[in-house]
Amino acid sequence: MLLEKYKIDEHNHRASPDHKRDFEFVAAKITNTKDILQKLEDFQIAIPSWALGTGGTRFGRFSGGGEPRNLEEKMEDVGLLHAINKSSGAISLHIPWDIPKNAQSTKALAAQHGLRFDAVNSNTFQDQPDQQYSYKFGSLQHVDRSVRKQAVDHNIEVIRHGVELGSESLTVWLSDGSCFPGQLNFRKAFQRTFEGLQEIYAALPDHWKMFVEYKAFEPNFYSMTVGDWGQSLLYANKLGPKAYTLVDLGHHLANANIEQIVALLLSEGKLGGFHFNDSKYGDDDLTVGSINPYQLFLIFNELVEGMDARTMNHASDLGWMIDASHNVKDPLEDLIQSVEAIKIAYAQALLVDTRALHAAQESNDVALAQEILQQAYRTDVRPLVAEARLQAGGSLQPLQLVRSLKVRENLIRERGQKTVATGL
Ligand code: PSV
Ligand code: MN
Repeated sequence: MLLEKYKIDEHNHRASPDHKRDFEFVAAKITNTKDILQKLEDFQIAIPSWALGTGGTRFGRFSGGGEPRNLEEKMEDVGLLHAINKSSGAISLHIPWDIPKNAQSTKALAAQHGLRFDAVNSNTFQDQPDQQYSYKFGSLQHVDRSVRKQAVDHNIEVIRHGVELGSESLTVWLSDGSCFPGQLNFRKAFQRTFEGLQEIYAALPDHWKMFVEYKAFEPNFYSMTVGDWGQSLLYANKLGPKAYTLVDLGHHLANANIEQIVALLLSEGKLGGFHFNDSKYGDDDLTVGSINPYQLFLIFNELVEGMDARTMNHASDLGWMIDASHNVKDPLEDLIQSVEAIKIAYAQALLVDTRALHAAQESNDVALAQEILQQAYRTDVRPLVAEARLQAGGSLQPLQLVRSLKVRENLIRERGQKTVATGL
């Protein structure tokens, strides 16, 4: 479904008086509004190609209808999202779920929608129908050299697809590990995995980055061969300057201090990118900011402080992506909410009085330090985020717009009720 710009303008026109009043109220208290709006406008969050369909659990999947049936329709959906929020100008492909049949035409279609290709993702956690060896007992860690070689070759093929599309990074997430004590020799598993990663690393183009994503558990429940940021950092450090750690918010044990992990990875120059989602218990893949928005703010506070300390570009020096699943919500609406939550946390972090916070920290003024953080967190920055969207040509009220235009109904009419997007 293509969205004519005048429909966004009409909707904005109706919402404008209320927005103007709210924006002026918050802007009156901020000195660097222009700078903040520019940063918000520049900050783009990639959408993974597997997030446009309905998600499921191992107990079932309840399709909402009108799901994209192929890569072109997935790009159309991300394009629609980007036209509305002007913040989703990139798509991240999972291979082999979304192999472009013709790279040139896929690139041309992306350009039409104003999209670029973010990291490409390999998949050695599932067996594909035409695959020679099984990943049942792991991929890069596998005891059998042929399985390891198949996994390495797959990753190199993913890089090749990425090169054709203009991607500049590869995300490797391995489900390797073990379900029972004694199943695996940890040392050998680590060494084999490292050797496989080395071969993949050697195939990276010069300007590419490799993200090593870690996960505490699932699908393996006793050990994961890249189970935490320590293991990921170990691999990344041993591999070399193009390798980085990728933080997926849902991949930690309960109550982990993710903001501290982020701060340390950043100061080591080894934080590569982010997968955003939210969770209550494990890797729940819920809408960003739906469960713990304060944690998200604290993470962004460390990101902004740490990136500024290294004079990094907030928008382009790290990879930003949503990695969530939509079991009971319309995927497009859910993504709109996730992007909005990310922008809100980012805007709040930009409001932190860093100088005052540093001074409070250096003088052990604990109460003041908390006050400074919460002053920013409790500011209603939604009008700033909306204004940045408006200035970029997007919608003041993305969710309301999608509903008033009956986007899902239109997609069901175009694509049908019973369509299934590739993914998990
Ligand atoms: C694994 O749980 C993960 O977070 C990895 O990023 C995968 O590539 C993605 O989910 C999709 O399954
Ligand atoms: Mn992830």
